[in-house]
Amino acid sequence: MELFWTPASPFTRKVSVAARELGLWDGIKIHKTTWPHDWGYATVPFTPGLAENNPIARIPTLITDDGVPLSCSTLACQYLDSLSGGKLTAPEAWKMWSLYAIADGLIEAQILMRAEMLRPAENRMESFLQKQRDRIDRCFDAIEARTGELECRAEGGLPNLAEITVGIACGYQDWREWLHEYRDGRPRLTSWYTDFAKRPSMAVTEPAETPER
Ligand SMILES: N[C@@H](CCC(=O)N[C@@H](CS)C(=O)NCC(=O)O)C(=O)O
Repeated sequence: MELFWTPASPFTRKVSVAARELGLWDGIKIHKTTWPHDWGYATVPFTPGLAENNPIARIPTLITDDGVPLSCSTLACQYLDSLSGGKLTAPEAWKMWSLYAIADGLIEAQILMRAEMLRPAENRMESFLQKQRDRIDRCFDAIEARTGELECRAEGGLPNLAEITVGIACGYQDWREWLHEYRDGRPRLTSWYTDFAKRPSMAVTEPAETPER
């Protein structure tokens, strides 16, 4: 398998954490992906092989051992899980997928904000940024109300894909200094994430800036 990857991307971190939890990480060849920071609002030169395999030209892009390019983190995680007999995503686990979709939508709002923040300051649209902050807050509120579904802790059995994705959303919110504090009024999520972040798969995939090319 091959993976177009950077340590900054929360969608890509989903694949990294899933692969590590499933013991598949060492079997993946990593293509370190870099781009100029105007990627947020312009077509930029891509890392060789990325656009050729994935016309959307986004990361993560996972290429299976059969050479099939999977151009979305959800698909990539489902593929990895299929190699392991479905440990992260039980069949018809609609409650898990429902929580997953909220956490995934939260990450999408974070990345929309990232692209907007890459624009020159005078071109940023504050109402657009506020719309994403409001969405992020609604999603964190919904997750706080459903913390009973977050069972996986620092040690013990494998997390499901919703737990991985909620953990990554919290980690990205902490990492980008222009994203707001989400802990106030969300004590159960705060407590769960403090513990979940200690899992080795989370600790070794802490986000770091993509070098600018
Ligand atoms: N829905 C996609 C989203 C992937 C995505 O937005 N990736 C970002 C990095 S976190 C990216 O590659 N952005 C580059 C661009 O939009 O040009 C997934 O789940 O993989």
